[in-house]
Amino acid sequence: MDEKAVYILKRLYEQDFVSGENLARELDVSRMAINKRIKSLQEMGFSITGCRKRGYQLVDKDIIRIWEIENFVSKSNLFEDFLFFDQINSTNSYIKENQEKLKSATVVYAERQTAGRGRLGRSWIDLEKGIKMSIFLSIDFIDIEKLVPLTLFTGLVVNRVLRTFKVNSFIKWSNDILINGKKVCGILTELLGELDGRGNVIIGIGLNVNATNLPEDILEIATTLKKEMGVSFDRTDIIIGILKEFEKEFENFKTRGFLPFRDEYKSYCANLEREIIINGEQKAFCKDIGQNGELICEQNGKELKIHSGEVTVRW
Ligand code: BT5
Repeated sequence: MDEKAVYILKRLYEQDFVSGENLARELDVSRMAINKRIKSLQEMGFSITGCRKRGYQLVDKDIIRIWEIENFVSKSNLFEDFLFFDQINSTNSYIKENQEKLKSATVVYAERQTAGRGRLGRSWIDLEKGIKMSIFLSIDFIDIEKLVPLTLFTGLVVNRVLRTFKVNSFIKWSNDILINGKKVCGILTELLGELDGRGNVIIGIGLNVNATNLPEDILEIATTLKKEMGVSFDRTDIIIGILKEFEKEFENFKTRGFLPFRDEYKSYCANLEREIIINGEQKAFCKDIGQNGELICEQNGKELKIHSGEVTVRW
């Protein structure tokens, strides 16, 4: 979204009614140009109404405050760019397709995804008023071995932030955040290979926030923050919270790996001390999380380490 559109949104967010004349004057454009921009914001899904006497009004204020995220990113020591889309196939796919053009630490956000992806070809169902974003990082240390720890690290960051909002969330190894045993967030980490000698990685985060209706196919297994807590959440504050926490801890993760985060991860890990099912068939008892984030289990009296794959917890 360009600067002028973001400016209009900000004005409408901050003031109840804003006249077209004022917007035209403030942006030094014609009244017609404002009309056009309002129309395109409406087409993007922003609920803006016009009243001849009083001006424009943003009726639904549960929007992403793009200007605040841009401001945060402009001061960040890690993130270099923030791209907002009203609709896109998938934020992870967008990064894959455009990686050569992107700055080395870019956050891509989409209000709606038409082809959101989970792991192993599964899909991520698009819920309204959620958070769907991906962090693109071009870094020198990454290899396939580090992807699970990076997923775990991101899960820990999201869990930490949710807890600052008083949400009683837990982490299910390796990539889910649960509330009352139901999935509220999934993380999809992908390695893009090397470009100019550096490893490119995408960390996609899908978090269900303010939706109240879930489609039938995930009704039993999924939830949203609003459903669990009974109140709406400020999505912008959550996004900035996640990016801030990620930035704060990332240097430590880069230099020391998963180890400094292991105790905290363990204390919120839903799998520990429970029976789990691996890849839909093998049962095992989950005992510990290893130094590199691997799941340490016991099966028929023998120790079993799981580095990747599917794990189901029994509640
Ligand atoms: C995940 O995969 O949980 C990773 C999801 C990552 C989504 C983000 S959104 C931004 C970025 N762009 C993308 O295209 N993806 C990332 P997995 O562990 O494979 O779980 C997928 C399973 O979760 C599905 O098969 C469903 O059972 C369930 N599921 C699908 N949509 C869901 C939702 N909105 N909430 C909770 N569970 C869901």
